[in-house]
Amino acid sequence: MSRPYTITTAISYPNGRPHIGHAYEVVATDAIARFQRIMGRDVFFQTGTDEHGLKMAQAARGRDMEPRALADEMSGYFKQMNDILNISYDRFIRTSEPDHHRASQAIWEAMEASGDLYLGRYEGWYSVRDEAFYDEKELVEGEGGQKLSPQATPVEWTVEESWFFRLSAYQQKLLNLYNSQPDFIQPDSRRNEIMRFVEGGLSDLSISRTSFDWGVKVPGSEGHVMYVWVDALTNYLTGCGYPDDAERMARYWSEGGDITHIIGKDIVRFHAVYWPAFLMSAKLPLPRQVFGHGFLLNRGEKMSKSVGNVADPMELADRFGVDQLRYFLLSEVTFGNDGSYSADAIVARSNSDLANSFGNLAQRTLSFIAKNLDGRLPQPAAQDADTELLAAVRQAAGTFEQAMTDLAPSVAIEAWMKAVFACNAYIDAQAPWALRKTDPARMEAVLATLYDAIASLAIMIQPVIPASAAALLDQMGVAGDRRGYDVIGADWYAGLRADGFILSAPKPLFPRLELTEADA
Ligand code: ME8
Repeated sequence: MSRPYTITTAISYPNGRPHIGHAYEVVATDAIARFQRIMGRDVFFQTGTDEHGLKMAQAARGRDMEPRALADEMSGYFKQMNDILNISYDRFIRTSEPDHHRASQAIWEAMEASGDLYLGRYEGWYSVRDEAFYDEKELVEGEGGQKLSPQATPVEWTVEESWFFRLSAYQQKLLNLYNSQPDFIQPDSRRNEIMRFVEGGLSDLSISRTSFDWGVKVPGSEGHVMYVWVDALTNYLTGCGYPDDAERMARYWSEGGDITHIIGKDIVRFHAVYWPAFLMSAKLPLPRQVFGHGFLLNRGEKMSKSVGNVADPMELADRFGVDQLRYFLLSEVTFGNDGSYSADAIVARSNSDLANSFGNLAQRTLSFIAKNLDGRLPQPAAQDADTELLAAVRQAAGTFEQAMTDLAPSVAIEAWMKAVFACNAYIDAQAPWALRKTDPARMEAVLATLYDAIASLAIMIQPVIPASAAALLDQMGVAGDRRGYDVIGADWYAGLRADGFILSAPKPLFPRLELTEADA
């Protein structure tokens, strides 16, 4: 069996509808998951919703609803967004599901068995919006001297009986982990932040609450529900079969396994400090990497409901197209950095790269073949210019593969785009339409080269724009089981010709998008 690869997004709070930041994370993760599947890996890809905690309970109260009803409604929108955006998740987990409660209680018991849990009294600052406890020294001052969390959210003084996790005992073990596995936290800027935080000393962590009951019950401790992050982080284990399915765990959550968490930069501390400490305590394997991507801003500004600049990803997909939106999100922003989106940026990017460059290349080549050769595939006869072009495409595929392996989709797309430009330069230089009368054999050789190059480009870009790439490969007669990266540069074209494949008049893949006055 091929080597397993586990990849997850954060699970979102379904206290409102999904926004473009949620779409960004899940699209990026989906592209990586699809890439690894194309590379032949046995992928498990999980996403979902994080339904417990005070934030959800308060949001429900604000709408005069039960938390479960709010979670049901909003989680439905997250799942719908995933389905619309063509997200190839293997499991959409909801933390209110019974197997997840079981997994959370099992990890709790394992941490308790290690002697890392004790009952005490929590007195300190809590931010409901971040669902996070903060030390006094971390707080910042807001307007009018109001105390705010480092994320600038309100904090409240909280006093209650609570279970604690002995996080302080894990300081050195965590530092050892970061030192022995330098890419455990990526990108490096996030790693440095976390190293400084842990070097500054760790307080024990309050991990249960008694002031509300919307959560996973603490085993054997009446009146306590788990701190939402304990159960939220455990979602990754639930999907991998913990605690009952040892075979599935061995496959997707094993020592030295390829396990990647893709999350936003605001929650790196939970994933890179608390989570490995919980896992060490419960004597479970650690993930291989935590990648903290940047934030997506609306024309450079933070999205917020009060400003009214929160974009609905489903509306954007409906208006501009699913693949156009996916392509924009992955090409526009260097993964790890913050980025900006706006309707005009989506339109500009899609028109320049997809419609004018790649779409036009495919459209003019394929329609020329359909029309002038009645769809018969042209006869190759490689000259230097032809082999050079195909070598450039192969080289781009190599760069693409490496960049996707390294979680750098924008770098991968850049390499792809460069190869698209090379094809367009080739078509202009060779001018096959002019050869039609003067040198039909050479015209065929040029078209054959382009056919190979275009199919290779479509194979390459599948993880980013899966539906459009598949539609193009279908049109071109490339079989579903011949779309792996090993096909690029292999001699599949001769086989397709020998089979007598006839190309029909191609349908354009990427319409030119237009802005409206409302976008200005
Ligand atoms: O943090 N741009 O949930 P969440 C890019 N339930 N990414 C963004 C973003 C933006 N503008 N806004 C949010 C939670 N995100 C927890 C996670 S995981 C065990 C529990 C990202 O709904 C954010 O960084 O607030 C996070 O990775 C994800 O969206 C869900 O955010």
